[in-house]
Amino acid sequence: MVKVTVDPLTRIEGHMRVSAEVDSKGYVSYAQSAGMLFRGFERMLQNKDPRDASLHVARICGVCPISHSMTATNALDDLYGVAGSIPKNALAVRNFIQAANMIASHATHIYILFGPDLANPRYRDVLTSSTLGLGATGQAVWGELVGRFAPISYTIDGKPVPVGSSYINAIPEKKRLQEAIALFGGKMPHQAVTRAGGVTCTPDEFEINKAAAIYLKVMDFVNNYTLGVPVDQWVANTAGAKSPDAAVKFVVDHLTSLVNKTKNNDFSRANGWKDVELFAAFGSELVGEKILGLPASLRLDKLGGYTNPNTISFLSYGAYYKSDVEGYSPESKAGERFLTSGVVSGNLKYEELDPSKITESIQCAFYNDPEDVVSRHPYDGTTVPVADAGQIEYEGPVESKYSWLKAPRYNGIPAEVGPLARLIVAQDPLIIGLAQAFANAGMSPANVYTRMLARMHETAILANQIVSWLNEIDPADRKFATSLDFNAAKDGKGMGLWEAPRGALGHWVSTDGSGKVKNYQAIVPSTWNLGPRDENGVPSPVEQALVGNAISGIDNVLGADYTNPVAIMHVGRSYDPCIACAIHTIDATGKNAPRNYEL
Ligand code: NFE
Repeated sequence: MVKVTVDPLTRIEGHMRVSAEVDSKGYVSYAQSAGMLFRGFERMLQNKDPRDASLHVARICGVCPISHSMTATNALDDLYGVAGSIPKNALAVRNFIQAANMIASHATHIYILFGPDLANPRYRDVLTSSTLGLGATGQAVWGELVGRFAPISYTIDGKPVPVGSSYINAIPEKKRLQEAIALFGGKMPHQAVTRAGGVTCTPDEFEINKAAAIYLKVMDFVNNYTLGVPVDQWVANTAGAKSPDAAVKFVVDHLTSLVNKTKNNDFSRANGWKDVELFAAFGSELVGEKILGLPASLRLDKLGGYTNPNTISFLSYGAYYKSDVEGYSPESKAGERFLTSGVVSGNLKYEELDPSKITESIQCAFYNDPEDVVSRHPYDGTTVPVADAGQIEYEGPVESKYSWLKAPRYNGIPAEVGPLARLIVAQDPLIIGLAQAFANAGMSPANVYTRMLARMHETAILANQIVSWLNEIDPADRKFATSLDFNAAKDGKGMGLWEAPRGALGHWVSTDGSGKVKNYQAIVPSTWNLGPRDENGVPSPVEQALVGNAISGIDNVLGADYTNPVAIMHVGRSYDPCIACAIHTIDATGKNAPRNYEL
């Protein structure tokens, strides 16, 4: 048995340690995920005016600040009892800035954080090796991967390899999207306009038209680099397909036509192989080798799956208001949002969301509870860091505290959240079709491939929809907020259920008799995905998903390379981790920061 620890896991947000125990055949037999920084935003909000929350919580994270302020705003809409009367214009503005942030966040993950994994030198070794015997096809696929996704320029066999074309060209698009958000939000990150009762901006024609112009410019990148089908056609034939089979058939037919016209291993963009096509065909053994008959794949569908459907579910709180009507319901019941809420079991059975079933366990998290309660609903949640987190190196399998993340559970079971979970819950035909295809093949419906493809697909769905939200903002109607009755926030409660790029995001606030915050709790997506074990010893989604993987990917065909644990990096990053969000002030001592934290 070999212990492999990646600390920190890079190209994520925040400080995360992943440790794995690998058997003699090179397969992971045990895994532990640990968040290594403590923050404590919830404590900062105590005794404050609740209205401060929507500004303060944005600072939890610069990647998804819109989601945090929006979720706090939802909780405050609920606290002040005004959710049912938020003006349509405010809902449309909120939807627009949220979607723009989600597209920017997904693009950042796809191209800047995960993309470089596809240019890992391990793939050159495998795709060009005589062991696999892929010959010119292997060379050509590697050439496309490194040519598009390499994050740095370097030299291979004496030849210079420039920075990947997709990687370098994606970066300005994020800046553009940030500008579009700032047009409405005043600034970005940490926009300042989503407040209880509505929004505090009142956009005019100029701002709306400028946002539309930025959108069109971003779509140039999408059309040139990302997707070889116009976004509206892609969405109509996948998300809008009559059945899961029809959606999968559309994608398979599209890829098959590309394969059929590809001669001399010309997998270039000019020949129709945009980034989504390249990933969709070559990322998966099931799709690439078994369905399309291609000779090579990265077999990402064999990484990051779950083996026990009883210890995993997929959760979404539902995202994006129906903004053609005034108001929304804070409970987010089934069908009330553009992407609906719900919970889907590991066996792909849907049930309606019941927020009372959400808990957080501190069995394995560096927190104490004033009453020694291990697991609490967030309305009653506590955030009391242990004074000395002690040893922060990997100590092997333990049932005691090893992470600054708590362990959220739904009905006692860990839940994966994020684009894949959102689209499984929303019963998106393409994602359900793919999930069923993997299940029928005896594989886990959730894996590195489906997580990444769902993120790309959701980006297309939002890129197609965001224009409608922009068009719904009516500059002639100056109603962007409703008034608040401050007495409503005395001895009150509010729940904000929303979706961040990385998945389900909930904030719970309660107030005392003077209207000040008594308790504030945030449960964020990365806490769901990357938390520790609970009081029953059940591992988090990522801890489950790491077990059983070939440590070097591609079935360890060239043996196990413990210095380049491709599986840990792919699986960890497939969740798009954000530890800053998940733990919500790190001091200046770096790695030892969690120790001896002063309250
Ligand atoms: Ni810091 Fe966040 C998102 C939230 S964490 S990025 O998306 O909430 O998972």
